[in-house]
Amino acid sequence: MIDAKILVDSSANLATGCDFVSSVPLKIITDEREYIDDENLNTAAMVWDLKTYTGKSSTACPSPQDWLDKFEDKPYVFCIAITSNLSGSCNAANIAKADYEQEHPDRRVCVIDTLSTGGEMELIAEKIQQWIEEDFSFDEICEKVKDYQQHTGLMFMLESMQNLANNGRVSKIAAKAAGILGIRAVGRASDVGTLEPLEKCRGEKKAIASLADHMVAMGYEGGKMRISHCLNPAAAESLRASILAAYPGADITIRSTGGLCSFYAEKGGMIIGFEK
Ligand code: X90
Repeated sequence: MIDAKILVDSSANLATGCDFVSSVPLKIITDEREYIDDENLNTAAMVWDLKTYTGKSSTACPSPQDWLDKFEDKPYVFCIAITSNLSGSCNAANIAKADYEQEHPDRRVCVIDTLSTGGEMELIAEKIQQWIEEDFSFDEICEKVKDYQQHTGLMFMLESMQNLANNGRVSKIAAKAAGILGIRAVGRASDVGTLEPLEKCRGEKKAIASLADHMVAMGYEGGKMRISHCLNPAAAESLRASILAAYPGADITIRSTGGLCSFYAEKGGMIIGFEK
């Protein structure tokens, strides 16, 4: 078994509750304070703070040094990063890789641009851990990840896209519908790792049905599903129940979004990584 470290940035929502990865924090920044998205962050308190905060807020990706600090002198490191089309996290990981491999020519780092976030990153982390335990080599795992990424997808349901629009991660036009009371924006991560809105649903029930339909249309066949939600356990449970009704054996887990995804998905939002 190779002696490897699996790292994710904190957009994977794995700062807590996952023992085989280490999480590299992003930051959420307002004029008043800075929230570090690590295991000490009270995410719910942050979401409520931000709901009443009227000033500017933004986020910042990890620096190359933030990634390097978690490499822990391991001979092999996997860095699983949020889509490079929305964040500099992947770029920072690539700089960390270059430094580390130059300093230690016998060590190897694999940086994965997931073109996604949340639960899709969680699926990739779980697979890498599985392949390490199954004794695959570092090079084999790097190759296999590329193939696995073709068989995973990400969908989202959002009540508000205000923070995404304010920070230039979606167009103001795309964000508009999600601002209307009762409307849920349903969409997916596009092939190039950007937000692709698919539907505007009136009410959560319709949105959840739409999510399930789209996932099946995209090729979901009862494989793994990794749901994260921002203060909306009911929606997550309801999606799980509807998937289990069609695929009783499906391996579906639910967790809370961490700081970064809570900031962008906002209260009520849900992000779903799935195998297809
Ligand atoms: O570097 C930074 O400051 C982080 C910027 C991240 C921006 C986007 C985060 C999106 C989080 C929203 C729903 C899922 C969208 C998936 C798109 C690939 C969650």
